[in-house]
This record gives sequence, structure tokens and C-alpha cells, in this order.
Amino acid sequence: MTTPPWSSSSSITDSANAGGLQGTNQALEQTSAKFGQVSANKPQDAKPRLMLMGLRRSGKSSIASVVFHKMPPNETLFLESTTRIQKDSIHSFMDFQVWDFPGQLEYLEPSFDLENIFGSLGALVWVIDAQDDYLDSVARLNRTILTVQQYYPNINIEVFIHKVDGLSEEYRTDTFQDIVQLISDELSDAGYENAPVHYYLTSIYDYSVFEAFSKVIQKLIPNLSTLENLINTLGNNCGFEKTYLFDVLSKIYIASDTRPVDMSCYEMCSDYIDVIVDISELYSWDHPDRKAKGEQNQEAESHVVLHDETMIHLMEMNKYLCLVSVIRNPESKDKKGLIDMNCRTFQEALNDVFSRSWEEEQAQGQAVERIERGVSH
Ligand SMILES: Nc1nc2c(ncn2[C@@H]2O[C@H](COP(=O)(O)OP(=O)(O)OP(=O)(O)O)[C@@H](O)[C@H]2O)c(=O)[nH]1
Ligand SMILES: [Mg+2]
Repeated sequence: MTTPPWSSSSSITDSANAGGLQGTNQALEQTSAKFGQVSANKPQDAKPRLMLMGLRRSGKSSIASVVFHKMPPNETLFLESTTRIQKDSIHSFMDFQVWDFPGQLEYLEPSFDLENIFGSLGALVWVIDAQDDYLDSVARLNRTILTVQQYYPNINIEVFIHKVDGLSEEYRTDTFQDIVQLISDELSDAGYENAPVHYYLTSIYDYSVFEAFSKVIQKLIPNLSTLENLINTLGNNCGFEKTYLFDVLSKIYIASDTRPVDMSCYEMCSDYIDVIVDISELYSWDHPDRKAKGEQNQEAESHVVLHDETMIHLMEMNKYLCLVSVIRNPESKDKKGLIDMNCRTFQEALNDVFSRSWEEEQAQGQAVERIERGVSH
């Protein structure tokens, strides 16, 4: 294994992280316009925004801290109530912002500039504390949806039914169904049928919040279906049981094969990234007495065979992304060389997909520039 330039201590908001996939940023701005209709006077560099909203103490800041700042879940007990909107810029395989709202903020008051808040939205994540009485939260969410959808009908609403770690399996399902029913009934009573609302059961004490955030982010990624097709082809050719393309720092997966979600596979893959990052941190610095024995790969590659013969295979794709696969088929495991070669081919295709969307965006940018120049003349 060679030494990857990853480091769990490197800041996810470090703006110096300018990798080869920068083109995705521009492509994503284009996508963001789809979600909220960005008005002509919006700044061109508006990044997709994920807005964490909900009542006080519902867990918004905890989610942002655990997912994007690696805060251990127990430490969220000491988080103070948020008093002003916390805007976090995430510079990773794509640039986006996470806005953490104070629960008590009255953003639906006429004095608030809704255009400013929802203008370049990527997703509205509404957090409901499932351990508390949720009727107030549901009523407020419905008011928000009805107000916002008048201006931004394509808005994506993601509801996190949160803190489910404290609920029994049965109570969890009942709560889920009750909340879904309450929201959809009230919206259809108000004449808003088939609202684009998606629901997730989440907790910061397990992987569910990462899984939910992965789904939310995936909706902002241009070419997601192309990525999924590529991963499916790779998985079929190599006999992979499940494959994830991870953002290393947040451990959100930005794409996977389209086989059913398997939480145990996700957990294994996610934990394996931690192992590799830890080992890299221990051994990646330039030791004066340590010399490379031969030529080294630029990207990290590693695999491990577990006690039940399951193999986990990891390959770094670029500065931000790595591909992690679970292999249970014994025949596949014997062909490690072929697996590596196929993953390298996938890596080339992946970088091609990202750079192509960048080129398209550049061409589009130039066209817009020409039109603007024409208009201003
Ligand atoms: N059991 C459990 N507790 C959680 C979970 N997520 C957050 N909490 C706890 O909920 C409390 C409130 O969390 P915050 O993240 O501060 O809530 P908030 O929504 O940001 O609150 P405001 O800033 O006041 O709007 C903290 O004590 C967290 O530890 C969870 O998944 N499960
Ligand atoms: Mg908060």
C-alpha cells in the first residue's frame, strides 16, 4: 500500500483543497438552478445549499457536527443552542454549503428575505425530534413547504425523523407512518398533491445519518446515473457484492451500485476507510530512515480478508474520493490483479465523467458570457 494524501485531521472546510475535480463545482451550480430558480441578480458563484431546519433541540447542529466535522456523537450533548445561522462551506469533491438554522428563527415573517434564503437551494433538510411531541414541528414544516413552494416549486424537501435510537423497532415504524401521514394529509388538504417530500429515519449514534445525507447529496450530483451505471458494470465484471464511491472526509457515499442497500456492507466499508486513514497518518510522513523499495503507486490501494472470507477492497480514485467494494465470491477473490486493473479503468472513466461535465459547463459559461456581452452592447 502506498501513502495517500488523506488525513482525517485535514479540515473539510479548507479552501486550499483544490483538486482535479474542481469542474464539478461549476456543474453543480448548474444543477442548483434546477432546484431553486436562481434569479438573474443572484451571484454566479452561488453554491448548492443544504439547509438544516426544524424546531429547537431537534438535533440540527449535532447532525452537521457529526457528519461534517467528525464530532463524536456523545460530545453533541454539550452543544449550545444555535443563535444565528451557521454557514459552513464544504470544499470536497464538489463545493456546497451547509446552513444550520437556529430552531427559534422566524424565517417566515414578512421581514425575512425568502429569496435570499431559498434562492439557490440544494435541499431543505427538516429535522424532527422523534422522541418528542412532533405535532408542532410537522405543522411548521407544512407552513414552510406551502410558503416556499409558491416561489420554488421544484424544491426538494428531505425530512429526517431523528433521534430514533431511543425508540423500539415497532414504535419507530409507527412514528414514521404517523409523520408521513400527517404531512401528506395536511399538504393535500391545502391543495398540494404529490409534494416532493422524502423521509429518512436517522440517528447520530449509528450510520443512518450518513446514509440519509448520502441520499440527499446524491440528488445534487450531475451525472449520478452515469456513475451508477459505471459502478454496476464494474461490480458485475468483478463479482462485487456491493460497491460504494465514498467522499473520504465526510464518509458520505456519492454513488453506489443499484443493488439493494445493505447497511452491514456500508458499515464495513466506512470503517475500513477509517483504518486506512489511520494507518496513512502513521506512516505517510517522510521518515529520514525510510526509503521506498521501488516505484510507488500514486493512489492508495488496499484490501483485507475478514474471518468469514469476505474481502474488502479499497482504491483511492482522486484527492477526495475512494472506491470501496465488498467481495464474497471466492472465485473473484483469487483474481486480485484483474480487480485492480478494472478499478483503474473505472478511475479513468470516473475522471472523464467529471472533466466532461466541467467542459460542458465551461462551454455553457462561454455561451452565457457571449449572450450577456451581446445584451450589454
Ligand atoms: N438520542 C439522541 N440525541 C440526539 C441525537 N442528535 C442530537 N441529539 C441531542 O439533541 C440535543 C440537541 O441537539 P442540537 O444539535 O443542539 O439541536 P439543534 O436542533 O441544533 O438546536 P437549536 O440550535 O436550539 O435549534 C443534544 O443534546 C444532542 O446530543 C440523536 O440522534 N439521538
Ligand atoms: Mg443548533
